[in-house]
Amino acid sequence: MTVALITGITGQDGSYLAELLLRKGYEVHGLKRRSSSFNTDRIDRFDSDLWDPDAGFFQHYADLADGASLAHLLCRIQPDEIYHLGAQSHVRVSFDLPGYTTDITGMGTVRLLEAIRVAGLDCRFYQASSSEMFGATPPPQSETAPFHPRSPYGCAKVLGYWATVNHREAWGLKATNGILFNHESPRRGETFVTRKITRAVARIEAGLQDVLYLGNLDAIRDWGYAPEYVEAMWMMVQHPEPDDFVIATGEAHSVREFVVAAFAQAGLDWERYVRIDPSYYRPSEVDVLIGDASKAERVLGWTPKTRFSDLVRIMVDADRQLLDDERSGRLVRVDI
Ligand code: NDP
Ligand code: GDR
Repeated sequence: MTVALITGITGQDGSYLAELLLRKGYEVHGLKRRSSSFNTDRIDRFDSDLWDPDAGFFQHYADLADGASLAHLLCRIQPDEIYHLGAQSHVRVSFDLPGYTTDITGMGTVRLLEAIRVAGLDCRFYQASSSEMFGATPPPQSETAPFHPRSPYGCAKVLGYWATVNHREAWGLKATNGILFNHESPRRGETFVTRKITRAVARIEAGLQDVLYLGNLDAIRDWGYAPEYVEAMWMMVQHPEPDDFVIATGEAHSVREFVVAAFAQAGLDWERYVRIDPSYYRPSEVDVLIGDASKAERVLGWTPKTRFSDLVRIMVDADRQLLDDERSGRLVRVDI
């Protein structure tokens, strides 16, 4: 049985990836951090068959701030594959917490890579790199586009990217960077713009919210569907030659277009509800990200399936359903 460790298992991608690997018959270990409130909602929603003790799913406390906790975990688990998804991942927040973001998102990757070396593991390593590393570089952005990050988060991811490349070159680690463009889903954190919008649409439609405050509506992003992007992570790790890959749809839309499409889904006139709050503006913005994923298609055979309009529909429908479930008390929380 292949043994995988996922950092960031409680996040959007970690939860989808854990499900994917369990379905493939992996033994899956997830690193979760201590929190004073529940932070395992997304993995509590696993299908019931994945709860079977024989399914091989284990959770462990550790933290990217604590190198010793990472080393202990690796020595105990001896993973064949490590998917490093844990990070302070919010770009706007990274301007308020530059030191913390650099420590967790950047140095956390260095700590994990060093823990692999200390533990003497012969494993495959996946680094969750980001299109935010391209920042101000004009589109389309491919693996050869230069980095010009525009936030502390982007800078921290550049550190993680190069630390991963360096461990590959210096120590022969089978390490791969997935440079993923924005990907969304019903499990997207509520403070990222797509989910903030689709959640608001469901609440406005239900009469629970009057106004949606947003920042820059002109930013252009390349939004894909998260379950397909975790499949790409797995495909990258299986590739015999560790390498770096852009994963994107190549389809570009503005935040305004996302707003229009999401409100239209509920038959609402967005201009009645959306207000601009400059506090959501970023000190330096990333204006346009449009990925060129032709290398992933050529080498891995990966292509995106879900297009923009489908993504908006999936997310609005899921938020309507979630609201219904919450209001009727159908959602039960499972403690683990
Ligand atoms: P999320 O923000 O949903 O999840 C981040 C995860 O990291 C959570 O499990 C979080 O735990 C965990 N984490 C945060 N701080 C620590 C810490 N100190 N120690 C251990 N774990 C920690 O991110 P996504 O799932 O959206 O993204 C996954 C990865 O991919 C991230 O690294 C992100 O930066 C990167 N990425 C994401 C893209 C996207 O569009 N989604 C695009 C490109 C890259 P907790 O639940 O307790 O907060
Ligand atoms: P991003 O995602 O910064 O691209 O990072 P986010 O959804 O936060 O912002 C996308 C764009 O929308 C604009 N925007 C707003 N953003 C938020 N969060 N809230 C608002 O109210 C709002 N109004 C407008 C932003 O200015 C921005 O231009 C995500 C994260 O998942 C990163 O971890 C990941 O690396 C990148 O995607 C690729």
